[in-house]
Parts: sequence; structure tokens; C-alpha cells
Amino acid sequence: MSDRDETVHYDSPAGGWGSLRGIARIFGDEWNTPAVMETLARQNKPGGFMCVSCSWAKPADHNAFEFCENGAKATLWDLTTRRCTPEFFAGHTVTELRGWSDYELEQTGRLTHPMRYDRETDRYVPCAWDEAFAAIGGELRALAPKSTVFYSSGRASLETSYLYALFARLYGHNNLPDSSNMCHETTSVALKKIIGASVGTVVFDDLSKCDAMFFFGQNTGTNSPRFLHPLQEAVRRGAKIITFNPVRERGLESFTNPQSPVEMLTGQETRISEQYYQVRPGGDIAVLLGMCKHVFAADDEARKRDRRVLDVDFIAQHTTGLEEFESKVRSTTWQSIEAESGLSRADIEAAAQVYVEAERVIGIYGMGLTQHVHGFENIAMFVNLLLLRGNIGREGAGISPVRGHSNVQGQRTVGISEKPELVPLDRLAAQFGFEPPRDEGLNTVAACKGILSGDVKAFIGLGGNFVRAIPERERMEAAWTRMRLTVQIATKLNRSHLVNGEVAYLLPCLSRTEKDVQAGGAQVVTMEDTFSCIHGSIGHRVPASEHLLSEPAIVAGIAKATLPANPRITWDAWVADYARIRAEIAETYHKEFHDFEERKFTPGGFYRGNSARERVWKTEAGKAIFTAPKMMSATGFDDAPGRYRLITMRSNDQFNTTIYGYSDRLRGIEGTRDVLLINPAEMRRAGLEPGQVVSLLSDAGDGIERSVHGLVVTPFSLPDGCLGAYYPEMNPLMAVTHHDEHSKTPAAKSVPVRIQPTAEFRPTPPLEPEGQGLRPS
Ligand SMILES: Nc1nc2c(c(=O)[nH]1)N[C@H]1C(S)=C(S)[C@@H](COP(=O)(O)OP(=O)(O)OC[C@H]3O[C@@H](n4cnc5c(=O)[nH]c(N)nc54)[C@H](O)[C@@H]3O)O[C@H]1N2
Ligand SMILES: Nc1nc2c(c(=O)[nH]1)N[C@H]1C(S)=C(S)[C@@H](COP(=O)(O)OP(=O)(O)OC[C@H]3O[C@@H](n4cnc5c(=O)[nH]c(N)nc54)[C@H](O)[C@@H]3O)O[C@H]1N2
Ligand SMILES: [Mo]
Repeated sequence: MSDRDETVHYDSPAGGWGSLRGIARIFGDEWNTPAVMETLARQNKPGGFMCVSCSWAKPADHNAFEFCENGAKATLWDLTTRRCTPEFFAGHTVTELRGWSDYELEQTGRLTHPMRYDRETDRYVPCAWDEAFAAIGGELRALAPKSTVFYSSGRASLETSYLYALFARLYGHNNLPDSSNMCHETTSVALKKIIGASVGTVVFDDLSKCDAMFFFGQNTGTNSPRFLHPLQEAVRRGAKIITFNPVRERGLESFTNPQSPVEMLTGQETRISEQYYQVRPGGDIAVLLGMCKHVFAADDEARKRDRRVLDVDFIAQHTTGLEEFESKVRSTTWQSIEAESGLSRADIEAAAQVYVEAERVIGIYGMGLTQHVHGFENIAMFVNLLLLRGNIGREGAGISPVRGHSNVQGQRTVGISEKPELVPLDRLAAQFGFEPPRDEGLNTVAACKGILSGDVKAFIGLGGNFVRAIPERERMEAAWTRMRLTVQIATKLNRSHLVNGEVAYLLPCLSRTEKDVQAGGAQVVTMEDTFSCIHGSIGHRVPASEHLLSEPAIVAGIAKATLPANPRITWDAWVADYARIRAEIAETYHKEFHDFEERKFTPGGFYRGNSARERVWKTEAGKAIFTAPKMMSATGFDDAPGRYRLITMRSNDQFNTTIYGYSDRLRGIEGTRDVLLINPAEMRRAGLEPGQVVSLLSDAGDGIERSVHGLVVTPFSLPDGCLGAYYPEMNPLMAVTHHDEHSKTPAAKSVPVRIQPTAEFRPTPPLEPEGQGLRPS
């Protein structure tokens, strides 16, 4: 980059010594103790526990240490010796705690006791579990079921998730929004419609068989770092990696394997992407259209030699809609493609030529495609490209969304869904002898609207930090306190616990690293990874407090206190032995989960299958569908003078709303999160200077004022017309109506904003990092 010297950036490879220093900076050098190492050595391996961070594969052929920098941080975060006790709550009112940052709140450590909000003193006070369950049950019985929402963040096990969804339906609603609604819901809706399967078609072994991988909007180095190992191997055997991302993400540029002594000592780096293009945010429909245009042109040329570039047999047998799509592509001009993508025709053609020459291609994507107003079309365009050469449903090829939370995909598999058509309600009805509700429930956006309007009266959160993760934070927080009941099941204190309803409970649970002993002995839980493989997980650590309950026990406790007795619903027996929950899952979902108990520790997990991978297309047309896009930009708004496309970003020191520290090492941003990233030319055009403090204002055009203040202008390599700043700090700028049209996923990767300068200046990063963080036991 010609602007390299002017911008904040990081020159070392991802991984390497930096990743070890990254852990040490937060946890001190003491993280490297035998006890901690023993726990980390069990991470992501059969007989051990499955990482609480991302949903990346847990391969059968695992490394000695199958964890990464960020997986280690997530584990150590749970292992902290700090405790957030009744004494802590006695010393601080809830109003006071609302003034604390996300970082400070989680620094208080693991929650230890069930707590009830006491209005008189504005404090959380300890209460007995039975008292909490009885009170919550009483409240729920008094409310109309459809006025309540049961949210889940994607960490809870398959066993917990199955019970939670069953509880919601027995009680009488499908209001089961999930973190997936803010994440890969676009995938679930788009892939279901287009190829008839709502998840990716690739399995782990395909990564070692493909000739090329195309990355669109997924930040491997930070969000799924163990993926860097198969990527490095792929590069070494000659596979080509091509990336489209507005940000030059270090992990997709260069990697040193921290588990290879030779690489570490010699400083050997592997170059990952052979082509890297900084597409404008929202410009992917245009890029993919341009690539398809090149594929058609290459096919025209090949035909002159009696060859084909298109997989005509596959297209004829397995797809529909090519004609309309092809005419759309051919009639779109390069001029419009270049204007919308911000990339040159030559660059797009160079990338497309790699596609044309590769026998087997995998398409990989993340939030850069899903979190847009036209996220659906982004994914549809990616599938179009793959279909042209039959790259779906064969070895070494396919579409691969990289899922977020460690069991977010699995939660949907076992019934956490607001969409009744995705759940085998008839089977549940027969299995448990009840009539499940059949009407569509509330997703995240609908739940937000319901809370704003006052229609939603109660909210149960199975993990997560809903008010921090959703759009429209300021208005949402104000509305939140008008609810009658809020219940949060959590490991650590967060903001969502502090904007409580009239009646509020904070229920602390075991973490997955901890021993879960029930009446029937030590328990196993299971999760599904991003490649649809199911893994058993056993915690070995002593629980953070003797007062913690497991998530299945908490869900069952509330359910029992809410619902009338039913001989087929055996909450106590299920909690005593989770194998009985797995038996129920296997009965409801026989095809995917037959012989669940015997297969739960299959090395590498057992695959639950995917029809599209078998080229069985469960779509309306019975075939895979080419989709002609109706728009060129995914942003859903027009460009206008002074309006920018804001990307909300994750740093290397956070897991969603959990902030581990203030180092975004792989981007060179140290010591602060209050930055506004902008390219140097754009900065000058806007009349700004490095270090200038600015506010961002929403430019949603709906008359509602939304703003975030105190951001330091920081020159950074980005395309023109866009800005970068951190999630969740930027969420007050997002309108709840700004979401993917089909799936309602909030459009967090192109938020329309304006900049309001001030006369104040502050130092730009890198700053000296502030203090040390938590230390593990
Ligand atoms: N350490 C860590 N790991 C995590 C998480 C975490 O917060 N921290 N979160 C977990 C969760 S829940 C999820 S969903 C995943 C998220 O993982 P990702 O899917 O990687 O999500 P993001 O980091 O939000 O952004 C993805 C990338 O999209 C790029 N991008 C932005 N806009 C566009 C665009 O218009 N087009 C293109 N092509 N690219 C764009 C951004 O620059 C960024 O590199 O990670 C999971 N793993
Ligand atoms: N602007 C913007 N907004 C976004 C995004 C974005 O990229 N930009 N990304 C979106 C995405 S992809 C997602 S997935 C959502 C995330 O939204 P959520 O899933 O709701 O949020 P998290 O930050 O993952 O939740 C963290 C909290 O979970 C609790 N917790 C941790 N471990 C456990 C456990 O084992 N059990 C229980 N019960 N609780 C636990 C802790 O109390 C912790 O404070 O945010 C979305 N919001
Ligand atoms: Mo996510």
C-alpha cells in the first residue's frame, strides 16, 4: 500500500511470538502454569472440553495443543480467580454499575450466587435457587406466553438448547431469538432458499483437497485462528487463496505457526493470500458479478475451441434460473462494477481467472457478507459463482460460512428457532403429548421492536449480552426497564444484567470448562461445529462457586416452576443424566442424531449430514437456484456528500461484547478502542487531522437522533467513502430497521453515518497499553 507509512498497521505475521505475548499481556506471565496448561491441553480434544470461543472444527487428527491465542483467552477468562460475590453487589447500586464499562464489569470475575434485584435498595441481593425459580415461574404463569421472549446466545450445549426450546413451546410460544439472528441468519435464510440446506456444504477434509479458496468478509486471524493451520497447509501444497476485504487483515496476509518450533525460531512466515483486494464495504455483489462476467467471457473463448468453462452438465441437471442470471451479468457494464466495488476490472478478472483455472473451489465468508441490507444477495451471488462450475456438492469444493459462537449452529439444529417450519413440531407433539404453537415467533429485530412498543413484558436470556449486541442501544435500554420480568443466566456480569425489568434475577451457571456433577454422576454435553460435526465435551475444573447450577438444571428449574406436571416431561430425570436428554434429541431428530450416545466422542465429531452436499436440493424448484440480483450495492442506501459507510469491527482482544483488553495487535491499534479509522486521503478531504476528536451521527434519515462521541481520528488503510470503528461501542448508531431484508440480520457492516468534528485533540494509537488484566488460578 502506498499509504502504508501514513497509517496505523501491524507488520509481523499473525500467530508467532505476538500471539503468546497477546495472552501474557492480559493474564500476566502466570498463565503459563501446569494447572492452566493442563486445562488448555484438553481443549478441543476427545475426552476434553470444546472451546467456548468460536465454532471452528475440532479435527480428529489434532495438534498437541489444539487451541489458539483467542481460544486460550476465552478459556482463561472463565478460569479467573476473581469472583463477583454478594458482597460486591452489596457495595454497589445497579445505577452506579451502569456507569462501568463492559471491560470493568467482566473484570469483576465469575458470578457466584443467584441474585434478585431489590428495588428499595437498587441492589442485587442473594436469594435461594428455589425461591428464584418459584418467583420466576409465578411471574411467567401470570403473563401471556406470547408476550415473553426466550433469547439464547450461541454457547449453550445441545442438551440445554433442546430443553430450552421445548420449555418455550410447552409454555406456548416460538419467541426464540438467538445470537444467530444478528450473525449468520442471512446464511440460514439464503442457503435454505437457494440450495435447500441452511448451513455450509464443506467439511474439514475438503480444505486439504481444494485448489483455491475465496475469502469474502471473514477475519480468520482474529475470529477463527485455528483455521490458519489448514490455510498454511493449503498454501504449501499450492492451493491459491484470494481475499476480498476492505481491511487488510493480517491473518489473511501472513502467518507463523506458534506451535512450530522451527517457524518460531527462524521467524519463517507463510504468505496466505496471493491476491488481496480492498473492496468497498457493500461492494461484493458487484465484485462477484464481475467475476461471473469473466467466467462467461472465458466460456465464450473456450467454446471456440470446443471446450467449456461452465459445468454445463451440472447446470442442466442440478440448477435452474441460469438464463435470467446470465443475461443480467452480460448486460451489466464493467463501468458500474468498478464504480460500486471500488476495484479495477483487471483485478476482478485476475481473481476470476484463478477461479476459472481451479478444479475445486471453496467459498468462505463471514459477517462481511451477512451483515448488510442486501446480505441475502451477497450470499446468492457467491453461490451463483460456485454453481457456474459445479463447485457445490463435490469433494474439495463448496460454500463455507464460518459460524461464530461455539454452538450457535447446533442450537438451531435442535429447535431454538422462531421459525416453526424449521422445527419438527409434529414429532415434538407426538413425543411429548402436547400441541406446540404453530405461529411464527419473534426474532431479534422483532423482539427489539416489541420491547420498544411495550408488547414484550418478559425476557429470559440464556447467556449473551442482548442490550449490548443489538442495534439502537440507547432507546432499547430506556424501554428495557419497562418490562415486568428479566432473567439472565450468565457466567459473568454484563450490561444486560443492569438494565433490569421490574422483577429481575441474575442466575449464575457453570462454564463448559467445569465439572458438571448431577445425581447420575459427572455429565457430558455436546456441540455442533461450523462443519456440522457433533462433539462431546467434559469439564474438568472445580466450579468457580459451590452455588452454581448447570444450564440444563437452571432451564429445568424455571420450567418446572412454570408448567403443570406432565408425565412425559421428566425434568428431574433429564437433569440427573443428560444421556436421557440426548435420547430425546435422537428421537426427535433421528436421521441426524441416531446412536447419539455411542457416537458422541467420535474423533473429529460425527457428521450430521447435508443434503446439498449430496446434490439433493430441498428447494421450491427441487434444484439449486441461480439468483439474478436486483441491485449492485449491498448497503441499501445511496451515497451522498458527507455520508460514510461505517464498518463495525471486532478487535483481537474481544469476544463479541466481552472485552479482554485494549490491544488490537493485528491491526496495530494499541491502548484504546475509541478510534475512528479512515484512510488518509479521505481524512484530508473531510478536513480532519490525525488525533482530532470527533462524534459520529446516524444518517439513517428516519428523524431519530443517534450519536457516539469521543472518537480519535486514526489514519488506517481503508477504501474511500468508508469508516471503521468498534462493535459494541458503535451500536447506538444503528437503527433497528437497518437490517437484511430477508433475514432481518442487523446491517452492521454498512451503517450510514456522518462525522461531526470538534476542536479537541488526543494522541493516536498505538498508546501504552493500560495495566494488566486478569490472572488465572
Ligand atoms: N476472537 C474472537 N473470535 C470470535 C468472535 C470475537 O468477537 N472474537 N466472535 C465470534 C462470532 S459470534 C462471530 S459471528 C465470528 C465473526 O467473525 P467474522 O465473520 O470474521 O466477523 P467480523 O470480525 O465482524 O468481520 C468480518 C470481516 O468482514 C470485513 N468486512 C466488513 N465489511 C465488508 C464488506 O462489505 N465486504 C467484505 N468482503 N468484507 C467486509 C471486515 O473487515 C472483517 O475483516 O467470530 C467468532 N469468533
Ligand atoms: N455492531 C455490531 N453488532 C453486532 C455484531 C457486529 O459485528 N457489529 N455482531 C453480532 C454477532 S455476530 C453476535 S453473535 C452477537 C453476540 O451477542 P451475544 O451472544 O448476546 O453476546 P456475547 O458478547 O457473546 O455474550 C457475552 C456474555 O455471555 C455470558 N456467557 C459467557 N459464557 C457463558 C456460558 O457459558 N453460559 C452462559 N449462560 N452465559 C455465558 C457472559 O455473561 C458474557 O458477558 O452480537 C451481534 N452484534
Ligand atoms: Mo456471531
